[in-house]
Amino acid sequence: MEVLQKQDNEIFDAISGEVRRQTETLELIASENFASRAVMEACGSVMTNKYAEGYPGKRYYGGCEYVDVAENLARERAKKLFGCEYVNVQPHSGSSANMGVLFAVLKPGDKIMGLDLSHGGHLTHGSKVNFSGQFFEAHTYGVDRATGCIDMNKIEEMALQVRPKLIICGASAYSQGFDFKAFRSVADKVGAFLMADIAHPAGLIASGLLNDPIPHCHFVTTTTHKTLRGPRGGMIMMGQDFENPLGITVKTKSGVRTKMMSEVIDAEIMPGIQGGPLMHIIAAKGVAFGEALRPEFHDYAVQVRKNAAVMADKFIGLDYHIVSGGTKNHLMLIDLRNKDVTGKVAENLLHKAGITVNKNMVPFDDKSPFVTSGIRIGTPAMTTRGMNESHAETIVGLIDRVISAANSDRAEKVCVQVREDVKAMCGALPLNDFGPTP
Ligand code: DSN
Repeated sequence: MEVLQKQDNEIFDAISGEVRRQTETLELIASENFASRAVMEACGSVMTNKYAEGYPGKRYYGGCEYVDVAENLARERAKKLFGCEYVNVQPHSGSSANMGVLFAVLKPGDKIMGLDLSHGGHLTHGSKVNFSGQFFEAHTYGVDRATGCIDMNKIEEMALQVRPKLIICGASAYSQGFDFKAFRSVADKVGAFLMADIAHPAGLIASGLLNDPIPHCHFVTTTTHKTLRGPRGGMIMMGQDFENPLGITVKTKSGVRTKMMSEVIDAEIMPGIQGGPLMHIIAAKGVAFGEALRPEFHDYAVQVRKNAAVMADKFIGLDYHIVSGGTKNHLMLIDLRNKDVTGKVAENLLHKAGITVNKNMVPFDDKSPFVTSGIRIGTPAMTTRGMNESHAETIVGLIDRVISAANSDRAEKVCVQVREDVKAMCGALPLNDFGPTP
């Protein structure tokens, strides 16, 4: 980045600091990953200069012949990767993807059901501080107090009572799989649309390691940067397109016809909620989907899961309480109440030790979102770095050293010691040009 360094030293310094941070510390935030050099080159390409409102072949701007190629490649690769008939790769983020679907199929005040934020759901699944809870009448469901798992009988009971127009399944901090078929059966009973938000486990789903939402859900949304290891962005998919049942029509030369749902969603993303698509990011999505179609990505996804399973088992062996009793995906939520440590304290001390996690509410938490009783840990980034089950065990040992010392006067000293171990561990597995070597 010689040009940047010469022209803008302040931003260059900030980026250099971030490079150092990512290189020398252990990244365990469940929603983060290291995109490949190829993905980052596409992100940093001249496609950032191009306006391309509209869709390939139907743009509001001239000069779109090359960005059309990139968007078509991204779309075709995503369809192959997830086995879906329709995809829109333009949402700037997972939140935009969810907003696109909600605004496309609902009217203000319509009822929705989604997993509560404090039980592992996402802001856009009906939180009162988000558009999803402000424009719509949101009813949130939780996990079972005893098992920490979603209980489909309770979901059905609630759906029959609420009679929502849309049910959202998917989570940001839930370590079990989703029974999409059972959710669809509930949605059909009450005449609701079903949307799965697979932002977190998308890479595992694409690799066939978790239940597939595509055959069961009307809409599937995702981000592209978590387990999918692409650039930061969002996407909407439909297993099969269908005539929209909302009465939305379009005039044709011969009269009027009902719009297909794909047309409704496309129109909601642009011009409904977005203007110009980020063509450099769409190109990078195409690169990432190409990578995810390779056999090495499947091996990666298998290892992500193995590392998480080993970590959860080891934590349980050290008397940590994993919400829902374990993990079937890439993350785990640890309830630290029996250790007498808050999520905030744990996050801060681990940060000092060179281990990055996030504090996280646990179900039925009595602490605020700024304090919390838990931390969330994920394995996508450490696995991209080349870490395996043996590293996973070592990492749990390091985290336990920090948490066990949290309430003692040795805390700071332990953090310094663990930081040295983390540095050595990361130094032994340098990031190759940031991200996986193809
Ligand atoms: N903020 C993301 C996460 O960390 O899970 C979800 O979008």
